[in-house]
Amino acid sequence: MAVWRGFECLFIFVSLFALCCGQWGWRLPPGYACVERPVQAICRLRPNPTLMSSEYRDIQGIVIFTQRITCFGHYSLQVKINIAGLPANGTWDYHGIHVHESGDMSRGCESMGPHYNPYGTAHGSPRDPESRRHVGDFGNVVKDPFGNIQGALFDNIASLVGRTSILRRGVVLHEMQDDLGRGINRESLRTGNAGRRLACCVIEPL
Ligand SMILES: [Cu+2]
Ligand SMILES: [Zn+2]
Repeated sequence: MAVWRGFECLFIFVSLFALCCGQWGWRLPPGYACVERPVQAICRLRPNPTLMSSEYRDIQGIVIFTQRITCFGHYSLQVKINIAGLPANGTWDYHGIHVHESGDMSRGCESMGPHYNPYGTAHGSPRDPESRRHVGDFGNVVKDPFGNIQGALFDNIASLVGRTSILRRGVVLHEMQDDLGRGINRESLRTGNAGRRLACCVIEPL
């Protein structure tokens, strides 16, 4: 008899659960709608006007950010990168790419400040935990022999929503490979020794 009571309780529990979730579609009641929605932003890369070398004057590109938001939190940020116009020098090269603190382009890419770092941590790799990287650390992208960069990455730390949102901040593409904080000098823990700022843009909501 006791066994049957257990089954009865389970049956009632499952029925109520199905009824509630069926009615609300896994959402909160009307007025507290928890609808999953995508948030998108775009950044249109332009060459750094303060850079003297002419070999980087033709850089053009688009970075598209997409993130799914629910009332329980948000999913990882998808970053699609499509850049052209780098030197077609026949080699594959790594270039550091980061979100920098400021969306200010009044002095080209130089006025965008340091890497976006709201937690005051050291520079690192996008695969490092939050305590050992900047929020803006996206690591490196790869340029093909024809001067194009095409790629997509997912980031669990940077976000388009919340207190440390990257919206209206700057994306900077660098001349050198980012050493991801593993270099031998102090600069490695600040900038990854990624060198000059070749191109940049402001992250605008779509
Ligand atoms: Cu940078
Ligand atoms: Zn950094």
